[in-house]
Amino acid sequence: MLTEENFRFARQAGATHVVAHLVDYFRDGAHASIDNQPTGDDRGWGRAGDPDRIWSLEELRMLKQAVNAAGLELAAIENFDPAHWHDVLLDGPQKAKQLENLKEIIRRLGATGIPVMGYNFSLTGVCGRTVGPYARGQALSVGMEGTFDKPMPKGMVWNMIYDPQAPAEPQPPVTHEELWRRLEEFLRVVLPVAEEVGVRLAAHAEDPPLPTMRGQPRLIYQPYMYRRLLAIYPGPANAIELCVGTLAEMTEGDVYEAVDEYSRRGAVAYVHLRNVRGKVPRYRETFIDEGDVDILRILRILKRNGFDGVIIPDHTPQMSCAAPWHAGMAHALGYIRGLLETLEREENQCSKSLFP
Ligand SMILES: [Mn+2]
Repeated sequence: MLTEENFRFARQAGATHVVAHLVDYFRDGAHASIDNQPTGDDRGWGRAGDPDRIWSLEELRMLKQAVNAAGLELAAIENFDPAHWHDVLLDGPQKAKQLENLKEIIRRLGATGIPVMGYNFSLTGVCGRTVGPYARGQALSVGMEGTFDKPMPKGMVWNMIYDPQAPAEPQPPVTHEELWRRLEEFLRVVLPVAEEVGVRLAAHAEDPPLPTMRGQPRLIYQPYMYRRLLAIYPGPANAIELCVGTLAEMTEGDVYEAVDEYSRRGAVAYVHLRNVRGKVPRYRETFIDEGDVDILRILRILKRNGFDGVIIPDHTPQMSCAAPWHAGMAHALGYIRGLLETLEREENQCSKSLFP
């Protein structure tokens, strides 16, 4: 989808920045469609990429040039390919080599001038969701109808297959503390490099935010758990990819308090702004202007706390037309722009009445 036409589409919808995904979630998958969020089945989305080929400086530069040519800035790359870090997540034999991969990717982002690398430190990844006419007007969307406990098979991580030859048996479970230990090792190795080259690493929470899925622990599934991640390595390079929808799906805490706390600390690298109805294990993604979250209130909190990073729609329901993905995105972008303009006008009126 990283095409000139789509960059122009984004600019036309009012976007100023792009967050690019370089992982092909649908590779060799049974559910390939650019108009769908990947959901997959118990075999995941698709196959991970080429383990021996990390993103080159050349392709990052070409991407940035193409984004800039459309009048946009490249704000971040989102998600590592499971092929490049499966043994970092699983603590496998190629961990040391793959940590070098990740350091090199971050150096290349720094050399290209891409300021943020979004990642999701998750064993089972975004799994267990269903698709249905869940949003307004029966728009197709994703949600969860209950827990998903079918054990994760070997050869799979992050809901993608990295080893198709792996024996058909479950990956043995580990504890939550072991998963935190792996995160800590990853951060301690990679963050000094990120700091050196001026790149922020931004952590997405578990989506869906449940304590376990497929027999494996999940890392950040309540808002307060981000505190522990930030405490591992203080500094601006250790940051959050703050997903409002995922925070709203969590069973504890309060989405507004969480946005306030982490944006006030300056820990938010960028924001996923979407709406949702319900909480795990039963929730549905909605259009941005329906659902449980007061989006204007979220934007007011971010503005009050001086957040100056990028806000993206994350994903949206599909609209019934020839371009379901584009229509959904255009709607969300237009709505966000409208709210931002409302906030700007309020501020101007406020300063006018204070200083007539
Ligand atoms: Mn998200």
